[in-house]
Amino acid sequence: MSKKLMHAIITMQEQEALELVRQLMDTHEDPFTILQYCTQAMGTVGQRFEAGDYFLPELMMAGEILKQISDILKPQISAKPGKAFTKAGKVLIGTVEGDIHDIGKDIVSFLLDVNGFEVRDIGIDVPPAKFVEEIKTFQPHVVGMSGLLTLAYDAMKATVNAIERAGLRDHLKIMIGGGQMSDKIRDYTGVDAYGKDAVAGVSLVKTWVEGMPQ
Ligand code: B12
Repeated sequence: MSKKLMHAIITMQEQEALELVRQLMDTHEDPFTILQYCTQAMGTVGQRFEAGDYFLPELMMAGEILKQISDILKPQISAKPGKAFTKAGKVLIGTVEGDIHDIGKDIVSFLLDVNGFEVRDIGIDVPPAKFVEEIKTFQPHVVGMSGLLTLAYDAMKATVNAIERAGLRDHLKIMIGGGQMSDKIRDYTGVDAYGKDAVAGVSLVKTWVEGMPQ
């Protein structure tokens, strides 16, 4: 059924994809596993776009399907036992300047929220100055930057530099994530960690917040 789901997403069969997700949930498939199938399918959509077989409308359609799938999966994820984390921690998250991809970021925000963290999601295409301004008012323990474009590397680096110039870097941890990110980009941008998916992001925040004064 997972192959069918991936095929339905790749070929933009919206209703079929949503129905298969519901069926997988009826068989008690782990919502994170379903999400992995979807992310894999999105990778294929991206490759087809790159190869010139798909165009912007297909990217948009695939994005729309995935948003609906996340909405179906969210109640399942929040209902999962053993996820609650009691120690309060604040996380500021946004997609960096020049980048408007938000499906992955929204999943990370949601998962942090259901794990008991106070999350402020400042949206997409967020300039460095806006991150700095929000850090001053919200005073998060952790900043999460999302980006799916290669041009996000420099936007992330610029954001870290702006945070440093504002004298705020020592007080927080910064993590990055999103399709093209990696440990190499972690080093390039000067952040503390790269999280390969939403679950990794939550683990990072948990580890950091445990060790921080409240
Ligand atoms: C859907 C999509 C779109 C949709 C986005 C809709 C939306 N609301 O987000 C639309 C149509 C708007 C779009 C636009 C564009 N896109 Co686009 N898009 C995609 C696509 C197919 C899927 C992205 C996605 O949602 N993936 C699924 C989610 C769940 O995965 P994810 O974001 O990686 O998130 C997971 C993890 O990475 C992680 N994570 C994410 N953020 C964070 C943050 C933190 C802190 C942590 C810890 C973890 C974390 O957790 C998530 C869940 O586990 C990708 C292909 C791909 N392989 O990703 C191309 C892709 C990203 N797009 C691409 C391009 C080129 C564009 C456009 C420039 C196209 C154009 N010519 O206009 C524009 C860019 C506009 C802009 N300025 O940003 C390229 C980027 C290439 C590059 N090297 O830069 C890709 C890779 C396609 C390709 N192979 O060519 N796109």
